[in-house]
Amino acid sequence: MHDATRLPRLRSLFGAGVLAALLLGSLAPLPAAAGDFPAQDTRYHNYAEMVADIMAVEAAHPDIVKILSIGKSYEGRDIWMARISDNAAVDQPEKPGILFDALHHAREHLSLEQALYTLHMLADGYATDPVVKAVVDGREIFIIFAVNPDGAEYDLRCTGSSHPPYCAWRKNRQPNGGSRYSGTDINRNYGYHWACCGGSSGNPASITYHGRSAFSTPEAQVVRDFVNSRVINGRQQITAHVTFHTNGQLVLWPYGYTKADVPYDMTVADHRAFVAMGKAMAARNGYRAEQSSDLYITDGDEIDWLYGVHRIFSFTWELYPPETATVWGDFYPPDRVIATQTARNRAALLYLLDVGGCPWRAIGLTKTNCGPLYDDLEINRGWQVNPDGNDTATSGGWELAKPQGYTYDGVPMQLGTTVSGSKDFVTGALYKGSPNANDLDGGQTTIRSAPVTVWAAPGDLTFYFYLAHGASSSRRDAFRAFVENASGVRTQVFAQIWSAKVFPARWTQARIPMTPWAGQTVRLVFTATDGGPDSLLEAGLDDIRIERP
Ligand code: 0X9
Ligand code: ZN
Repeated sequence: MHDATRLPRLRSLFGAGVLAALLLGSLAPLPAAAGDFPAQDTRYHNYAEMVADIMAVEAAHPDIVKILSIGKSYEGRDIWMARISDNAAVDQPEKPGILFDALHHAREHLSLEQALYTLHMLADGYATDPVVKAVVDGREIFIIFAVNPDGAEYDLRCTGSSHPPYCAWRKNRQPNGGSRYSGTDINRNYGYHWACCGGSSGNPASITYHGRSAFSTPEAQVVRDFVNSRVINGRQQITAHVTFHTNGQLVLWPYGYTKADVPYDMTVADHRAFVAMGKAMAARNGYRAEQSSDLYITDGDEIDWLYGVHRIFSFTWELYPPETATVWGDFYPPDRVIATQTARNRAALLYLLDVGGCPWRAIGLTKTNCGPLYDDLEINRGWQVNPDGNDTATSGGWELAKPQGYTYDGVPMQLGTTVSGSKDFVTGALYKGSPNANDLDGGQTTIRSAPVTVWAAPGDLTFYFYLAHGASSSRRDAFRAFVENASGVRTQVFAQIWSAKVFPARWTQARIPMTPWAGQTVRLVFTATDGGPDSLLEAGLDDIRIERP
């Protein structure tokens, strides 16, 4: 029973031993009768009914809805996704991507109904509702309807259950070799701080079993591979996401693995945007907004991975009903509530579809953070070190890392603090015991960005940098910025050259007009050079932007 404490909201449910055994997965597999909802719940969709519904929507709106299988579940069911946009036949990765998914947890059938509602809201409303049309035209919207189809089907054929035909199944249907208990909690199987923090179980009998390794479930792999495939030119296309679960009427933001509000792997700006968006959605659907870990600690859950690895503004919605003591009913609200309890989320969905295109809009940072480039350097968005293969630096070259600060004769040479988050580009991140041990030596180190398309009426290029050096530095030492055009021609747009004295590290913002590259696809190039004689030299770079005009 100790595992039930991982889900405090469910604890009241586990008074009865029989029910606890059911929920812990000890039911032997039953003959696979065609799973269907009982007479009082026929408006819920089982797998076949879901497939029929989404195919019918595609047939009715082929211009804006494309149905795709993105992979298969453990038992071989297709995991279906809708791609919705103004020309759905064609992939449009240049538009912000908004992702929804549902049914990680088998018994949370209302979550699938919310996904189907979202599909219908967009497809059926496109022709008549200008708000719907605007988000469909301006976004590429992805809906993964059932991450765990095997579990959901299994949940409908537990005729031995004390609440037939449901068995309150949660996990997937993957056997656990050596154990009589089946199933992994897919929402503990994602590979970010997996199994780190007591927010999951290593016991296959547990309803929160995290699997034998991160991404050991085919279903989490399918979501992972799809999201990874949306990294295009180094940039994650998907900007915002909601995973539908039940229940509790909550809007939850990351992280689940830690109680810290802004840990090392979240920026202050991102946290502020999460809170603002979370509250804005909750104001629209009457839910409560809070950090995931305020509810309870989880590790390996989907939204921690989506934000931690991909910096997607990712939320969990716990749908109807609110938390109550009668927990059995909480997973199986009667089908008459489906229409109202999914429609109540309309305004919150439309908010996410709109503001989720640039989440920092929620905190008024549209101009700085919503241009064609905003890179806080917390993850690698396609930067190459030594892109030409002719760098001459012998040590202390550019690294995207958490920097170790140090001073020389009391003067800061390398900053241990960044402009945002915990990482920057820095020449040799580690101190290695003495000032000259890991500074830039021997020549030039170069980094080059992924391609970025400058707008026709462009805003400025801005970045924060420093170049610090000791007294023996020479005028051959420098930090430089270049813009490289599509033909590979580089134009120097900024240089900080040596000055004839000790120079301290201090974050300084540079600002460069981008009008010469209006409408062009360019790359940014930054170099730091120790031109000799050997001297103490360090450079840093953070928060690179091409702003809105
Ligand atoms: O435990 C879960 O996976 C989610 N709740 S549910 O009742 N649908 O199982 C919550 C996931 C969000 N993360 C945290 N609350 N830490
Ligand atoms: Zn759930």
